[in-house]
Amino acid sequence: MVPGTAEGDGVRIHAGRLHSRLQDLSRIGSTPEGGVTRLALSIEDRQARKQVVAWALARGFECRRDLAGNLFVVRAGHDREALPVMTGSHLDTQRNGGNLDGVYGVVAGLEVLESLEDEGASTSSDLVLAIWNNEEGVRFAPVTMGSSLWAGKLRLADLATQIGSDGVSLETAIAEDEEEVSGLGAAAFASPFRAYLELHIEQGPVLEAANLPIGIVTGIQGVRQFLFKVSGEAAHAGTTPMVTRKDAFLGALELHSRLRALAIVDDPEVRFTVGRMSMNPGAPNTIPSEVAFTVDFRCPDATKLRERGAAMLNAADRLWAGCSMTVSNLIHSEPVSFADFIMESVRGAARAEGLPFLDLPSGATHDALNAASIGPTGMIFVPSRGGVSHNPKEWTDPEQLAWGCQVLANALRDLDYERGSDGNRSPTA
Ligand code: HGY
Ligand code: MN
Ligand code: MN
Repeated sequence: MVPGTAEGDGVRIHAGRLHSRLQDLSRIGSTPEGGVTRLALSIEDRQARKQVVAWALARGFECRRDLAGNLFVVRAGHDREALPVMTGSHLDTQRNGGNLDGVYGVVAGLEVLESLEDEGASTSSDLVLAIWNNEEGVRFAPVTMGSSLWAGKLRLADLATQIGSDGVSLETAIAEDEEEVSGLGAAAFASPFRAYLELHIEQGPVLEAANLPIGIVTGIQGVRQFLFKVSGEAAHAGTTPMVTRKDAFLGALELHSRLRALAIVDDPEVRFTVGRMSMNPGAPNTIPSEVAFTVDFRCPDATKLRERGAAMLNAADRLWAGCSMTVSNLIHSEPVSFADFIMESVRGAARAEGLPFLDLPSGATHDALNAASIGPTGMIFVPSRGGVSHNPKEWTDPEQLAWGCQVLANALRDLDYERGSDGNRSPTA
């Protein structure tokens, strides 16, 4: 059977509609390098959100928003009391990021809802597509902010006054979005669900190297993000002797090499990244008084994540090149494993299309990490060319994108069935 063309009883997705919508959205915030910049709740992100809501409303789906700016598209099942089956991802992107990270899962999720509608197929549960706010954590910190707030891992009261990278507060940005993407119903945080299944590009090299089109994601490694601030003393670059300086940049360099050593030790599987740095007052002829930098620390081992993160936080207890240091813990998400019955459902969905697959963990973090703290969760990956992501070169073959969407459709319908405690299906009434 040619993958992706099975004429089974399952609902068939429309690859043409999937691709044309991905192209429509890639034009919102497009960059000269062929990437896209749609920072959370920016004009571009709001435009993309508005477009997806318009597509959803045009099909008669209900659209809701929660206080964190997460959007929910609902296709009603015949048993409105049953726990919903959810899918979802994000529309916000990195600066000059790729055209598929997040948006693929949103457009594919909508494609599944529309294909069900096209065929008049009924489901027992409501089918809900979540569009998580600020997954990337670029304009506002931290990463996966919207789904962390929804899952109760973070509190909106603690973040609302945060000033974003463009000087606008989070609460202002959310209010602007409520004005522009208006008329939506309200949605509660942490509403329980039967299953949450997210489709995403792998953003790594594994599936391409194995020459396999579908990844059954087994879980997501843990992630911690910190903001370190080193404070020295501004002084004249020409008159101040080297030995009397309190040079915040020098302090930051010493601190950075110490933090790397604490985090990595000898682990090839640990990830340690400084992605953002600021320096004040930022004049070539003034010794910097303050240097701030982020640390993104990831590890599949919860104990190492906890212990090494704590050691990094303790680095605040000494001076660094004569400078003091403060640190804030932006997020601490422990590693998660996905639900066996959802992984099995995805395997069955891929087999129904004649598509081979591979089990693999996720190196990147996703909103599914937060959904997993509320209920049974899973993810599907499709290959990333060269394993490249967070880069305009991000690419997945259109045929593979369509196959991933069809597997999502098959699996979501399968997950719509009631299941016993053993995870096996019982026919829906
Ligand atoms: O940071 C991540 O792993 C995700 O791509 N935002
Ligand atoms: Mn993503
Ligand atoms: Mn990303």
